[in-house]
Amino acid sequence: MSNMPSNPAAARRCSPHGRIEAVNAVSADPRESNLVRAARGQSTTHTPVWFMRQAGRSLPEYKKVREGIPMLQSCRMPELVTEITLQPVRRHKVDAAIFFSDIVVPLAAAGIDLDIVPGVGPVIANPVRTAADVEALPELTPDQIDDIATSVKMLVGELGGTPLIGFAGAPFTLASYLVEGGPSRNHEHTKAMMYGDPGLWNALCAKLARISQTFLQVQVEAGASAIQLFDSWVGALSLADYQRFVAPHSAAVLGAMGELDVPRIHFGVGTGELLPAMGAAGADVVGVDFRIPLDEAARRVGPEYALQGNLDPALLFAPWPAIEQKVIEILAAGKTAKGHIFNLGHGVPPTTDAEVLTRVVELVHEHSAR
Ligand code: 1CP
Repeated sequence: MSNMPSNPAAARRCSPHGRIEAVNAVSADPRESNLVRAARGQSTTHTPVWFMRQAGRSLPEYKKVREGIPMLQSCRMPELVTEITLQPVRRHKVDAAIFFSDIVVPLAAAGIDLDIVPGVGPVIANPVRTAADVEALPELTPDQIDDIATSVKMLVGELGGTPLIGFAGAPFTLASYLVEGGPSRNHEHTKAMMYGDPGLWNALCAKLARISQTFLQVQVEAGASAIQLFDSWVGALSLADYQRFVAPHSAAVLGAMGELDVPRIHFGVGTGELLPAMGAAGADVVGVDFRIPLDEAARRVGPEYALQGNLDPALLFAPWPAIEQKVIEILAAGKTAKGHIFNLGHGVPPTTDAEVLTRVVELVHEHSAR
């Protein structure tokens, strides 16, 4: 399961990417962009918008450049990563780029034997279940991800005033993949370890927190202007379990990022009951899925936090007037928060019509222009 970047043909296939004209940038400095300002609760010229999983899957130009290149390998090829990350910025005129990678890339880079299987997701060769398994997990050192720093630097050079969001998986979501061995609906083995051997669980999460921290730090030091910590599956936990078993580990990662002075977005799915705790773990922005309205989310997290969200991705398949009405409702509800970054409630579905996304960006920009 090698993931070494070595495909010159693919690198040549990437068109020379012209510098992104900062259509939506208010400043040549990404730290003064609408996205970063909204994250900090400062005034903006319009509500910034980007989409989780905007790079990839739904774009024909993505499928073309990825052809024949395995996912993990593609994430380690700076020319290709740069091209794929820029594609949705060029096409949709979103207010931020999200770094093209995957939450398991740092695990693979550290030496854990895994693959991303098309149509399945991450699959771990040897699931982590015992003390010996946790003990054997490697650490990640920055020199193992030199290519990630190279990709980020190339991107920042191309993006001008448009900010790049770096990201990593949060300890719980990474642990779930490692312990289950792959995607899981109910996280049975993960919860069995959590309850059966809290000491082992904490040792595992502490190691994963260090890996995520290194992955994020490399991206920020190379020029990313904001970070998002994806705890995609943490909605599977009760609030009490979240606070006891997960929050301290996510807080370790977010706390370290706070020292780098970039806004921190903290996101999970099905987290209505967890939102205040996810904010308190050290976020500036709390990501909200589509299950509760943003005004209710703002009430739950309080005035200290900006919000990100929260159009139901399935609505992208509805007739335009229904989408339009919902976008306008979300913009109104978002005004009750300290700041608002428009996004979907989860990732762009692979079969989405890309033109609908472009229209959503235009609508958000026009309707929120101040
Ligand atoms: O071969 C392929 O094309 C694989 C499809 C694919 C892609 C394009 C995977 C496998 N990952 C990605 C890229 C990716 N992963 C990005 C790209 C940047 C962007 O947002 O545009 C990002 C941010 C991720 C992060 C990621 N990977 C998350 C967190 C975000 C989320 O959606 O909740 C998670 C949970 C993963 C795991 C993963 N990787 C890939 C899949 C199919 C999955 C989910 C599997 C599952 O259901 O558990």
